[in-house]
Amino acid sequence: MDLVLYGAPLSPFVRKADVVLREKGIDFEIENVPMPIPDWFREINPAGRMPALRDRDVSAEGPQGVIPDSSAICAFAERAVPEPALYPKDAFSYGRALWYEEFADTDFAGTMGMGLFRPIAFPMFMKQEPDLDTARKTLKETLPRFLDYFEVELGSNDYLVDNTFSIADIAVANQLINCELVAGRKSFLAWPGLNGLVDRVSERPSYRPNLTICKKVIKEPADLA
Ligand SMILES: N[C@@H](CCC(=O)N[C@@H](CS)C(=O)NCC(=O)O)C(=O)O
Repeated sequence: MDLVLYGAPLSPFVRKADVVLREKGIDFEIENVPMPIPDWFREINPAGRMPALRDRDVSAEGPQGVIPDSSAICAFAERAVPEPALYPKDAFSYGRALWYEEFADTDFAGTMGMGLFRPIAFPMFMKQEPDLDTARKTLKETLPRFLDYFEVELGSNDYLVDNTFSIADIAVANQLINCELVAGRKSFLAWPGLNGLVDRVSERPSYRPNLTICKKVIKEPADLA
């Protein structure tokens, strides 16, 4: 395999693929994808969303040799290098892990991304004022139902499925990490289980390269008080 991961580090989906590849000990290069999504990226990924992974041994150009979508990339990595396993072996637990991943990547990510991350981070990149009203409204009105759900699911465990680190924890924590980057840890301090989950997950060596870059790009969270 001669792999290149296309994407930008602040994307929770790019982080998901990045972390899973590192957990597996798979070597890869990173090629940055700017926003707005450029034409060259749309040509290799018709969904037009990062990340995508190319295996140059399959094809060095064009859409052949490319796996778009973080979930597809992570499933590929699990099949390519089964250990350490990031998906439960038990069938029901496997289904639960996929559900958490899916829910985190769709509904939770939509609320977090559109309602909190983008209103703060995107204006910041353009040296404009962040949309703090939208961010505050999200924190108060739309985000808590997701945080409540994952907090209850986690209970007193360290990890979401079978109390074992899995793709579910990566997907959920990655959304919370973006929340922390733009709004600070105090934005979800009222959910102690999720705080612990983010601590445990983000302390893993596989997270270090991505988080180091993210913290350089977003030096401090917005003051939403
Ligand atoms: N289901 C996709 C979602 C990927 C996604 O939404 N990526 C965002 C960045 S966080 C993106 O590329 N958006 C492009 C755009 O908004 O134009 C995955 O898991 O890879």
